[in-house]
Amino acid sequence: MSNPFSYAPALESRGIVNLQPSYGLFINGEFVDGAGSSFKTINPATEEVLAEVSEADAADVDKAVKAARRAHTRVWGKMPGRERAKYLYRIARIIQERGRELAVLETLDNGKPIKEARDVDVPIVAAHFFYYAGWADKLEHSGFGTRSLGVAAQVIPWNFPLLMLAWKIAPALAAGNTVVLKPAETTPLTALLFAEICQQADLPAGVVNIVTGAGATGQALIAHEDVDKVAFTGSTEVGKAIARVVAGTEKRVTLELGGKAANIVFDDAPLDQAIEGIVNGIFFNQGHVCCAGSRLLVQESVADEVLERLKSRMTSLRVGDPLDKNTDIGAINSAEQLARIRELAEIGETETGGGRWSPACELPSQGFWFPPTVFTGVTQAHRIAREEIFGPVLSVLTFRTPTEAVEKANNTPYGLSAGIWTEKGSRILWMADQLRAGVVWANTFNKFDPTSPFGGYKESGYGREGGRHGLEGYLKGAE
Ligand code: TAP
Repeated sequence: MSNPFSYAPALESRGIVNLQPSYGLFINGEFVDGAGSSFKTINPATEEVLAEVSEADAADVDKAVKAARRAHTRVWGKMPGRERAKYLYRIARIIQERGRELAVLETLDNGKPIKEARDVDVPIVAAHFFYYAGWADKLEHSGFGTRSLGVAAQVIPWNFPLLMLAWKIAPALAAGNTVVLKPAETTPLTALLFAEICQQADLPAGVVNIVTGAGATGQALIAHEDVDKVAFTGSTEVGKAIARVVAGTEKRVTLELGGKAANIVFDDAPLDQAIEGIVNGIFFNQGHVCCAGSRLLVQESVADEVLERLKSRMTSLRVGDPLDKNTDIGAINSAEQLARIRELAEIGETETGGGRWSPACELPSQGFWFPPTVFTGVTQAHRIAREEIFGPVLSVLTFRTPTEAVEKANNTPYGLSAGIWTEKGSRILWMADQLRAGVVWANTFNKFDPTSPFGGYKESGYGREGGRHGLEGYLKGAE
């Protein structure tokens, strides 16, 4: 990366992305200036400013909710499912057609490696719209009924900006709801490009509204009295605050919150695959993944071998320029998140008495970076084993028996996901039953599919997104 600051202009000149100096809010089918102030969104790999974005205040949020209400009452809520499906299919196809542009913009704004944005995020986003398009005219066979709730307020985080948008918007629209969505402050650009795609698809005005801004914008949105449904993905702390705000109202709520997943490796596991699964589990998307396999539980008899192989594999991970197709680990999304990861890693170093290890790698001088890191000598009481780090940091613990593995895996306030690596099918079934995790992967990790429900137990939230279950949260009488 000779000149890290030359990204955006170079990409623009090649016609890959069309960055505007400033962006307004998307309300009632149009881009409009917000009444409030604006904020800058930056490229975390270079710290270069990508664009100035409007910050929606309560009055803007009110306009967006009113537009969504009108669109629901007059058009979308009355439209036959087969007609809604046509729009969703059209959106899905445009996402595919503009996939390269979406992937590059996501990488610029988020810092994730382009190979992930291109091969994982964008294809799954398109798949979600295709999948829910298929449901729109078949709701009567879902067993949930066909009556939409009305206006959905949707607030999403920065780790998968476009994918979280798809998880929220596709089922809501398929079920006949209209939406007002707030993307995270550090990653608003692909949501605004999605708004442009809605225009291109001739989606009726007001069906999708995007209000950009910080936490206060999200707060105004979820507290708005004319919202029927709140769908939130983000931290457990903010999720709890949201649950308090909507308590005692008629709003329906789904919360997708944090995680501290156990990735459990037994001594009969196919180790080559398991090592890849461990690496993917914690280093995919820089570990900015709610279901990341951030606790490796490895059976004592193979612990030394697994650790040795893991370290060897980690030395070949390429950290750096997210737009380089060979990059495995991109930039940390923000200075704030980097500070949080650094703080917990320092705590871990003290807790484990120096059990921290990273491969030698040169990090770029500009931007926000953290090397892939593994901690040994971790106990269950350590903060690095209990708290979500949301970065490329793995805590390694050991176990002797399957029962001990289950106890340790479940010893967390979270319950979003888990992974099991073993040759024994019976053990997989037994473990899946014992683990208090919404998703359990067997001999794989971080696999996502629009047909599969996703969601948590305990402090990981409630409600499911994806699959047939993902529609429940958007239909009357379905919960
Ligand atoms: P949060 O700080 O909770 O932010 C999530 C979203 O909520 C952002 O759009 C944020 O705006 C907004 N927000 C902040 N305060 C708010 C309030 N009081 N009322 C309404 N909205 C508010 O989380 P994050 O740091 O962006 O994301 C990381 C967390 O998300 C992790 O804990 C991770 O596990 C979780 N996560 C969970 C899942 C699932 S599916 N379970 C998926 C991805 C991420 P600003 O960004 O502008 O502050």
